[in-house]
Amino acid sequence: MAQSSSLTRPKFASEGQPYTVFIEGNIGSGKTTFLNYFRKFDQVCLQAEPVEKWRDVSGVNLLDLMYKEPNRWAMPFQTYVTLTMLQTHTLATEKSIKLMERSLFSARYCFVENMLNNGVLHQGMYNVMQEWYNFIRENVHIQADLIVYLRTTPEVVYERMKARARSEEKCIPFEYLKQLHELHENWLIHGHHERPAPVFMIDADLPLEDITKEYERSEQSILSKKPIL
Ligand code: D5M
Repeated sequence: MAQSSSLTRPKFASEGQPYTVFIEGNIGSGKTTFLNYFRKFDQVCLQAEPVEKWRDVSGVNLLDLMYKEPNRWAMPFQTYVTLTMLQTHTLATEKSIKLMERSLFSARYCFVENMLNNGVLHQGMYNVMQEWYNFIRENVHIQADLIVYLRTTPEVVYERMKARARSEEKCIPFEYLKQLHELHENWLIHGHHERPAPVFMIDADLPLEDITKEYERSEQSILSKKPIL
């Protein structure tokens, strides 16, 4: 039987995505609170980070395994993050604005980079992840219009992380948050890696009462789709 003569590679169907904003920041920077603030707007689709999927992969808590035995579980964890983030990036919505908690970009430029630096990911594993990211970048349309960077200091997020006491995160030392902070800064402030959209910065060290004013400022930027940076 004759084979199809067409060798063109199909693009994944995710065109037609709305104006898309990534909410980026360290662990404990207030991403969930920020997303919740936008719940009141009808035109906004909120996409939380798929943490609950990571905690229950058909009964297996991959997030917990990744923290407890990083050398063994970092790689499977990152491949699952890639899949679930891709699902979120390409999810269709009728709404005109999509707010996403984190993105494939922060997984790549902050977490995976950190795991290589710490020796948790072997160079070979890291290289495989890079091939995945490059393939996705070249073949999948990832809508990116704005990045909201909830900028914090490691000292503040360390206290918040301890206060929220997520069981998997009990073993996270201050040093880990410091490293992640530096990697966010390198990516979003110093431009060491590709920034797929303009960056809108918020001082997320502010206590909840004061940060509402900052949210209002970003609300105007996001809803008008014309950020004043
Ligand atoms: O992040 C939820 C939890 O998931 C937190 O412990 C950090 C972890 N996380 C998120 N993305 C990654 C990647 N790509 N690698 C390793 N760990 C990750 P939160 O900041 O609370 O929303």
